[in-house]
Amino acid sequence: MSGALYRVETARGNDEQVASMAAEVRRGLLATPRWLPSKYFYDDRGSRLFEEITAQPEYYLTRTEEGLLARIADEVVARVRPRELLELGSGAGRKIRLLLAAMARAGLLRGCILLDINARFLADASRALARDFPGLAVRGVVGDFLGDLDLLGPGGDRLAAFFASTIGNLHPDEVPPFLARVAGHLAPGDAFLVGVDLVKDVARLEAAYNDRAGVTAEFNRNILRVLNDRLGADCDPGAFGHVAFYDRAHARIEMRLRSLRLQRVRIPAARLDLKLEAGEEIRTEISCKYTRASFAARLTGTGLGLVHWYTDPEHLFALALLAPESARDG
Ligand code: SAH
Ligand code: AVI
Repeated sequence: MSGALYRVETARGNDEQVASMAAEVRRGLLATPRWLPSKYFYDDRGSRLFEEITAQPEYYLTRTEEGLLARIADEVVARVRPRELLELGSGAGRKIRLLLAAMARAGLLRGCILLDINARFLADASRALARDFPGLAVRGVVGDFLGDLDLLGPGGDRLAAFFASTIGNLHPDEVPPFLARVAGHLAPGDAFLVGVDLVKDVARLEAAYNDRAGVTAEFNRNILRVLNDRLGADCDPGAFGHVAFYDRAHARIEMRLRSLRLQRVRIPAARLDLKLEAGEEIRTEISCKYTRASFAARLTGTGLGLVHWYTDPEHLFALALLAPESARDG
């Protein structure tokens, strides 16, 4: 038997990553209100905590999406007939296996590209997929799905996937340009499968981001540890409380860190020396919830059209199958 086929490449060197992180953190923390980019949750500890969140009883998103994907994978593969699967923000790379297995059943499976900001999770997921799908050529790209898509190369026989409702972590204004950039890496006949968390009962939404075991709170505070590790900051995670609530007007969960006392935070690499008042908050994430109509409205002008909207029986979560406009059916 031949050895497992996988390789991992990195979009940017460490110095460049630290410099751009320092600039983003400086801009966010000097803004009113203060905020931090949510991609900085995901060092190894943060990615492990996210995996733990997905197993919490309140966090319906992952199991609902997985169940839905298991049900529709063969149909999606039959519609698109892809030979290459591309996952943006692949994390542990579990859900993608459902599509890879469907492609293998259809005799189509050739290659797979994973892109994620976390190098270790990316390498582990790439190795595991290459091991478990013999003959599959796996390419891992450590990068940012907002800035590094050009590394992916042109489309053709490609099904791209963006699970978990990670699209909800983008501001709605960022969604159309992001989708247009993805469309630039798809050829006619290719498709993009996007996981979308749906607007629903507020209590259910808020419970998902305030699990009783406190895992989401720990995930939220982890961004402070990442500032300490990467930018030499002196944040005390214990001095911040977890806040997560649903903002109906914007149809989004907002996560914040609330300063529990008057404190000073120094972040040398970002040239910051901040005084935080007791009760002052830093926004760490938005998680936008959509309806079919509000999501479809984000597609205008992107070059992608909605081919099919799949949802679970409770209408908790949707998988939107998008395709380059010229290749849309009917
Ligand atoms: N696809 C997996 C993981 C979702 S969690 C699942 O469905 O369970 C979100 C993933 O996106 C994490 O692995 C995180 O590291 C990655 N991520 C977040 N922001 C990113 C960015 N800007 N660029 C690349 N990856 C990012
Ligand atoms: C990755 N993303 C879709 C998750 C979400 O639900 O917005 C991240 C997360 N934040 C808190 N819990 C999970």
